[in-house]
Amino acid sequence: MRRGRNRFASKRILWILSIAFFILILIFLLIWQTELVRKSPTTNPRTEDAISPQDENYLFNAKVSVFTKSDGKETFTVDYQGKRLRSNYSDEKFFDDKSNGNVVVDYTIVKQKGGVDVVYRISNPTQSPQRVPDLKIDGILNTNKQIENPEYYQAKNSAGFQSMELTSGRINFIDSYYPSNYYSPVVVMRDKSFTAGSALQYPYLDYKQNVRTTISMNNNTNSPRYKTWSHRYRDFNDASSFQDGANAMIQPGQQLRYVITLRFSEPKNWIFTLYPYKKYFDNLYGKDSGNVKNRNLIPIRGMQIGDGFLVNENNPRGYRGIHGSDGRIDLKGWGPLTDWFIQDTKDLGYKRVLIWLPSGAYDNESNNFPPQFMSNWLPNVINTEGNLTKYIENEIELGFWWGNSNKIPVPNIWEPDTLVKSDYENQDHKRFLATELVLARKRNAKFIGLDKFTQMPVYQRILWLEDMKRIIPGAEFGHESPGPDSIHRKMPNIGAPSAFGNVPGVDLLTWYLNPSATIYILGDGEYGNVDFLKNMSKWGYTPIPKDTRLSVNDFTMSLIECNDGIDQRGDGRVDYYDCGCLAGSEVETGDARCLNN
Ligand SMILES: [Ca+2]
Ligand SMILES: [Ca+2]
Repeated sequence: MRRGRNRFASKRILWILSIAFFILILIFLLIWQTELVRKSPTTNPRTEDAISPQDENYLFNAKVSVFTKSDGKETFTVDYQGKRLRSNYSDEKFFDDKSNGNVVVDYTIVKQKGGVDVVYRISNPTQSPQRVPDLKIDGILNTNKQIENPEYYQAKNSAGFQSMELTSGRINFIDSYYPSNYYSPVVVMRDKSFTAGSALQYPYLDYKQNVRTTISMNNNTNSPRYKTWSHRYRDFNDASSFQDGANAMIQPGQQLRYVITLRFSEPKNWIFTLYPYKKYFDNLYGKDSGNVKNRNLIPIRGMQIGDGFLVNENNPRGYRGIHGSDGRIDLKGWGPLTDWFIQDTKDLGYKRVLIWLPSGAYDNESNNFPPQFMSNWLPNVINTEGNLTKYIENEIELGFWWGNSNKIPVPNIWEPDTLVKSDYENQDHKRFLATELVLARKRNAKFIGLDKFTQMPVYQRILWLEDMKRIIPGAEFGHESPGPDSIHRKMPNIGAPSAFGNVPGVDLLTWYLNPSATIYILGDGEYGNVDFLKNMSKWGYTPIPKDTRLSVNDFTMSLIECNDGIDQRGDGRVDYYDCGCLAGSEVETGDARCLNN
């Protein structure tokens, strides 16, 4: 009996001891796991904590000296491995006043890894509005010799490096307005030995200012800065009037803050000179947590069914004779064209289509394409619109191209006298645009290509896009020509190489700022060939072959290793953080030699 009780007690002690041991092991595992995660080299470099040291490590570990000159003004020099990258000069300036000295410009230079920040505080102590000064950094010592391959980065349409033809005597490059007509307010120049990359930080949606982004070579033979480079952010203007608007003004008592960030790196590491801008951009507009795989990479088949030059009294809307005369929907209605197009599209391997000029073209060529893409359909066309439900029945996504999508016909009739730029504040304009969208929703449109969407100020485009998403929920929109970084965070861009120039490779700036944002590429004219479209696919663009019968049955849509959001070698460096990619390879190599720490 006693022995039995003892046995029972020792059994209980054993049981308690095992539980305690088990809990101890759990605690140990938990601590060990946490330590492991903290030290793990495979931590995603895109997480907030990991990004700053990682991105900065791609910059030169340069000697940056900030000092005060005898006139009391701050300046700086940058040297790397015995080479001077930025020098101070007696005639250098960090701004150009445009107010006859009425505004007060205060700037400080803050030393950073691989360069500096120039922080401006601009105030207006007078009783009247004054012009905003130009901001700039002079004395950057990229090459002035053609033989050393000077290049600047073009952040619009044909994104990529452009050779600078210095022998032609040209001294200003880029010279484009952000955000009305340029992707980001950045200047990147590189040569055989280094990259100098700068960016302007300012809260566009608060200031509502456009800024002209320029890189210039000093061509004054009497200047000590002769043949050195300046990164300039200038001619600030009022963003309400597109890019040729009135001068931007600073109001009495107002204070404006701008920062130019300048960083230096090896030529191939150029994207990371824009690291401070990325950080600022993410703070301003929200962080993109996705990657290139989140883009809509499924190709679209484009078909234009009308043409202005075909308009005559027998063909008042200029419909094309596609598939025999099935394209004449004014005569035959949507039925025959739709049946043929759906079958042909399926045979060629597409799941998405995009139709240009559903309502036909104007006789007045200068007003084409008509903004009335959904309204003003001819009787045979409107009476047979029921055929459009066949797309959804065949699991094909239907899209329409909205011609002159930021313009309003005046008067509001077919064949108007003129088209005017739409204004988000104008209720009549909004009513016209919304009416078109409601019709598109009724016809099950899932994609709308916004032709010439650039005719509205960027801050209005952002508001109008939110309205459009409410009017036609679930539909996708595309911005043509490509919109700026801030809009691209919210909607896809559409590039047209045949109109704006070739696309030579991955759009690295987009990959860096907006990795999950889709970029459509129109493949028409000389770009309507399989090799081009396959390249587009593997570089993370979504092809829209237009007016061709190209099959996409053998498109794998697999991305190059350097652009797929996957860390192939598990070394903690994803895609262009993996150094072989920066050097021009399409596969991750894990080679750490691009780091300068
Ligand atoms: Ca890797
Ligand atoms: Ca990869």
